[in-house]
Amino acid sequence: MKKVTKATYLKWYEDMLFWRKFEDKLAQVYIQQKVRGFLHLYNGQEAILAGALHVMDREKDKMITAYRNHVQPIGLGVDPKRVMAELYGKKTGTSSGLGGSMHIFSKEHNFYGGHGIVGGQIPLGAGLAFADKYHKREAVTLCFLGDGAARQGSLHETLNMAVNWNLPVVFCVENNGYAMGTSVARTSKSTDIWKIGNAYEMPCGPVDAMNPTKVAESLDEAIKRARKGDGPTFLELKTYRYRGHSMSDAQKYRTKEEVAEYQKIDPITQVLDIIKEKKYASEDEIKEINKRVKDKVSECEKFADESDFPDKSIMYDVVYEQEDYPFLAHKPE
Ligand SMILES: Cc1ncc(C[n+]2csc(CCOP(=O)(O)OP(=O)(O)O)c2C)c(N)n1
Ligand SMILES: [Mg+2]
Repeated sequence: MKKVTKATYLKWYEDMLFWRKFEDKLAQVYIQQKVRGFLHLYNGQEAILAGALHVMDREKDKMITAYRNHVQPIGLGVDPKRVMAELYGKKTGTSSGLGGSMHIFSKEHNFYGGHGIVGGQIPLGAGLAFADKYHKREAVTLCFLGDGAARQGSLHETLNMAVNWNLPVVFCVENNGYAMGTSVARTSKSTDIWKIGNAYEMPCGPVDAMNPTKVAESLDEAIKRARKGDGPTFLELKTYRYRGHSMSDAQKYRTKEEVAEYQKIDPITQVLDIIKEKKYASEDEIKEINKRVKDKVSECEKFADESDFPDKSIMYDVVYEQEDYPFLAHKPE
């Protein structure tokens, strides 16, 4: 695996802090009703993305996930200003404001969404891997899904095909403990989700996903296996989400003490502790990073605030036209 160095730790700290603060800002502007509808935040789960980006081949490997999808495209290089504008429904957004929070997408950056149907991205992820194998592109797809999605039927059909056809895909279950308000223990006899892989004779295992190095190590092994032509891997990335499922969530299904326990092993704090312990940055340098992050978030907010909403006529550019469809009678000039 590519070495985890001082530069890696500093990058991880700045990236993860930016993703966290970017989403904290989203929560704030949501209350101001600048962002509407659903808003599922990734706070707590950042080590997964940091670890994955360290080992994937950014030129060709692909990522697909569910609706908790604001920071992955940013990590892959999409302009965060455009991601924030998309959430505002502005025309400068990644999908001209028509996709919204759950549907960030950027093919140029190998980010394939952004899917609101729980488990919907699982067969699509295998499909991406199938296309790469068919075209001999030696690319690997990282297919992320939640613990709740792991209980969908689509998972079982997909795992069977993926292993049978030796597809270059890594199934990464982000087990954050809950599917909306339902804990894993309430829906599963076995809470070791990774063991599902055994039923398909697929390499599988659990990962401490509050630690980006641990994530990188396990994904590196899985990606190498897939790239060699040895097929898929099924990983359970053990993580935690600090915020509610979406924005209106009274969180009666868990205690404040439970959240606090996980905050003790927060991925950003873990990385910052190493930076301090190994003297990778002085207090002043850390303050500089923090300021850079704050300014970057403000720039995103300003950009989204100042962008225009799309013109209503845009809706006719993004649907299939059918000549006898009565709605078209009202098509504006
Ligand atoms: C097919 C389908 N069923 C139900 C829902 C409603 N729903 C939205 S999110 C969610 C929970 C999914 O939890 P999990 O897979 O653990 O992902 P997390 O939200 O924890 O990231 C449910 C049931 C949906 N969007 N799609
Ligand atoms: Mg979950």
